[in-house]
Order: sequence, then C-alpha cells, then structure tokens
Amino acid sequence: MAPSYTRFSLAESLTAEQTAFFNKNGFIHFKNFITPDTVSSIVNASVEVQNKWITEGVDKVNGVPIKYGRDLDGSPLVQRFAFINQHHSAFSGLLLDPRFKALFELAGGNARLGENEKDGMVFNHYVNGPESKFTKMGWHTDGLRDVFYGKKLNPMLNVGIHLSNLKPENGGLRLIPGTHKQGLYQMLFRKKYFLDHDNDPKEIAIIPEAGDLTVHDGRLWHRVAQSSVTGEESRRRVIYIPIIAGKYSPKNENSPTVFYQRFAGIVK
Ligand SMILES: O=C(O)CCC(=O)C(=O)O
Ligand SMILES: [Fe+2]
Repeated sequence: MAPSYTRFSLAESLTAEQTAFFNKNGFIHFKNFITPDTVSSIVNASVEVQNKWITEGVDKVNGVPIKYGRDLDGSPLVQRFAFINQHHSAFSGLLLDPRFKALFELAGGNARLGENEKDGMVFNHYVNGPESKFTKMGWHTDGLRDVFYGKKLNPMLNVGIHLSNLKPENGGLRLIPGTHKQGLYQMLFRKKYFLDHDNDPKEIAIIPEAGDLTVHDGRLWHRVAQSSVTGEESRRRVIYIPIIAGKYSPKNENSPTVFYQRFAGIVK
C-alpha cells in the first residue's frame, strides 16, 4: 500500500467500498467525525475529570490502572484514563451518535460498544516533555489481552476519536495493514510485545486532524511513535472505545487488575 491512503466519511451505514477497504487492510480512517467545537468540549471535560481524579487520588477504575505523569509546566497530568465515559456526560453522550452502529458490521454484526467492558472508553494524553510518562507505545495487538484471559478470540475493533491535529513529525499511530489476517502464531510472535519500537518497512502512519475517527481490527499490529518535536507541539490526545462481539463481560469497582495490564508499566 502507498504511504498515503484513502480517507472516507462516516454516515449511518457503510458503503461497499468502505467495508472492502476495512476487510482488506484491517483499518479505516474517516474524516471530520466530530466538529472542532465538540473536540474542545471533550478536551475540557477531560480536564474536569483529571482535576477530580488528582484531588481524589484515583489510581484505578474498575481494576484498570490510571497512568499519571507531569505536564510541561510540572503540574500533575492524567495520561491514560480508563472508563472515562462513566465519569462525564460529554463522553457517554458522544457514544449515542448513531453512526457507531454502522461500524458494528465490521465486527461481524451482533456487536456492541464496550462501554462497561475491557478498559471502557480510554483517553490517552501524550506529551513529549521531561516529566511525561507517556510519549510512545511499542508494537502490539489489542486482542492479546483476550489470549491472556484464556478467551476465544472474539471479534474486537478499536475505534479511535482523534482530538489533535497531527503532522508526521508528531509521531502517533503506526500500523501494518493486513496483519489482522495473520494466524495466531504471527499475532503472538511477529514482534516483541510493547518492547519493540522500531519502524517497520510495511508500516503506515495515520495522520489525523482533530475530529477524525479511525477503526482498527483487534488483531492488527500497531504502535504509537514518539513525537520528534518536544513541548506543546507534541501534545496528542486520542480516545479509544472498543466494539465487541461475544459474551458480555462488564467490569465494576471490584474487578481485578489482570496480568496484561502490567505491560502498561513498560510504556514510557
Ligand atoms: O494512542 C494511540 O493512538 C494508540 C493507543 C493504543 O494502541 C492502545 O492504547 O492500545
Ligand atoms: Fe493498541
């Protein structure tokens, strides 16, 4: 595939071309899913939740560790929120958009948004500064956690809602198209999970504008490249919400912290 790829527009049902693109490549990018105003209100809502969690010293939500670091000015920063949709109506409200349902067929139909499952709606906040604890993420697939849980690999998609305007030097999501069709062996051993940060000759860079939406298959290999610029220009915010098929497994405040989540500690 050429380094630049087709971008689409998401309506209440998918076109045949969109479905074919996703099935072939294991990802798809939709422009302008939400407006700049909605992006600002979502970012503001994340700051409200952050202030509350810092005050209350929240370290886990439903068993999922919350990642803290420091911002460029040294102030405390929540860098990875889990289940943020359970903590502010700006996020739960976003999930009411009927266009999400159009994506369910990419998981084979009979799917749902993972509002209360896995890590719920995750909000990642990367910044490349001296005290940041979150600037990049090594190669992985999102479906490996199901292997750890000893579950059958049910279809799982990860929907990204991008909140920052990126240029290639800002780093960000890199993925290897087509790797969703690999066998289990390749899914386990193609690369060293989370430790390998090297460029891959076949990777493509997702370069979104704020408000864009992407979908990637849970079996697709991807990473987050570090920004080669530092400071304010490196700030990157992105939301992920899974689309899940198979048995409903909601989490609650008594849910245990599972083994794979220790990988989160490797991420810097
Ligand atoms: O931040 C991103 O764009 C991707 C993050 C990611 O791959 C993950 O949280 O599993
Ligand atoms: Fe991922």
